[in-house]
Amino acid sequence: MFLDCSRLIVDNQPRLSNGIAVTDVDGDGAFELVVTGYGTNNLILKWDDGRLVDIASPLLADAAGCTVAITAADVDGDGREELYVLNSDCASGPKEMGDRLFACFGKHWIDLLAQPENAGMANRVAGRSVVAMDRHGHGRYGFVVAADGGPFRLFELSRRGRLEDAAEDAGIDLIAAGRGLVCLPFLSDRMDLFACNEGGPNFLFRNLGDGNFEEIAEERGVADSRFAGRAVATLDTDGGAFDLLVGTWEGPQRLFRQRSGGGFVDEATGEMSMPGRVSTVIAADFDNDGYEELFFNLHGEPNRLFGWRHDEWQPIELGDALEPKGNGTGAVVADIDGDGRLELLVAHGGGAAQPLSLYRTAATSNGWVRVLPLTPYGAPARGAVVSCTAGGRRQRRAICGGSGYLCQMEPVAHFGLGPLHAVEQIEVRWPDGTIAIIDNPPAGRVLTVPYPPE
Ligand SMILES: [Ca+2]
Ligand SMILES: [Ca+2]
Ligand SMILES: [Ca+2]
Ligand SMILES: [Ca+2]
Repeated sequence: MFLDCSRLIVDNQPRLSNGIAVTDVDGDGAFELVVTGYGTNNLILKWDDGRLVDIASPLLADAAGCTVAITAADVDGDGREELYVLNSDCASGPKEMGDRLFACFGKHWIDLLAQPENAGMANRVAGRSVVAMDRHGHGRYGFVVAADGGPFRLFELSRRGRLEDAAEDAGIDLIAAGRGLVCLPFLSDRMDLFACNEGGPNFLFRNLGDGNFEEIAEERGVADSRFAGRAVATLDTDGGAFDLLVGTWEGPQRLFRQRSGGGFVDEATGEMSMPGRVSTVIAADFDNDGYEELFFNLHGEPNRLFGWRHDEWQPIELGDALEPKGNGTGAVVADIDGDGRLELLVAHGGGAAQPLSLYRTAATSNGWVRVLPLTPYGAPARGAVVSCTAGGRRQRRAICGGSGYLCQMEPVAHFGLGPLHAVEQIEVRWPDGTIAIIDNPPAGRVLTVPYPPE
């Protein structure tokens, strides 16, 4: 499936990296790839004249940081995404190094957590993933931090412009060895939260509609207490509700399909469920055939790929992305070069420095359409759900607020159309329930969908 094109990354040295986020850092409308550095600089890779070039300023590069995850979302409603930078200088419990929350004013970035009014908000507990959550559906996001050895946190901006931790108020301040997170409306009409736990049961937080949550993992069948949950992605396998792809560290891999009653049942095939050191999972339509592939990024073992072929999940040859000795830590998809096919960027780390790797897929004649919904403030509407009907068949995607493990994909719904080159309808549903419908949109391009006017 994949062809190595890592040569397109300028000065691609061996490094310790963890998560990757995809967001527009420099405000030019195109997305950059933000790569964490552990004991080394963070990178902001910009697609420029056919190459990926690092444009990180010293502040954002934060060369002294021990960065595990970076996540973007518009916290203050100015249409620009802020960056939450999770540092962890230890594996669990109290840590020395605080986190950063970078916000851009004009061309000038500052760390909101370093401002005097936010002095009490420093995060001093180790953690892994961060995910964007708009729990009220009003277009302003908070950041959920999956702590390890302390309660989960939810950083939001108060009306007075100060950061506050709303985790207790929301009812998500549970203690775990937190790992991968996803946040999207998949149980209710608002953004719900699933959290992998490496040291006990996973959490499934259902949004009660008022920004408060109830934890229902056990009753819905996704607690999976015996295994070390690490990575999670969502996909809609059957045109019903969203399902959960969960990767574990040395345990069985899970494809939890959500049934009509709301319970989940594991439908991973024998080969798919094979134990392994899974770092990241991604569901994406790499070959634009209209069906998402499932990519498992493993640490120190060959990666795995499954595709929906002839009405069943089958292993697919990875090609160059097999990486039998890759110490995979994080991976993201984005259409970096704007040709309508997704690229895959893989980060490595966890004790052994390795360069980043970048993959493309071979050209096909398959059709595609890409949808970028915006919040009322004009930022990417992470957590919105996009449906695409083509040839009478409906596909659905959620705009990523954070997924895999430590990572955040591009905030675009990418649909392959197979042999079709026309779309009957696109539907966008925002996290407040607002719906926009676009009939017969053009295929083969990116459709930006603003929040509907009142
Ligand atoms: Ca940009
Ligand atoms: Ca903002
Ligand atoms: Ca596919
Ligand atoms: Ca591409």
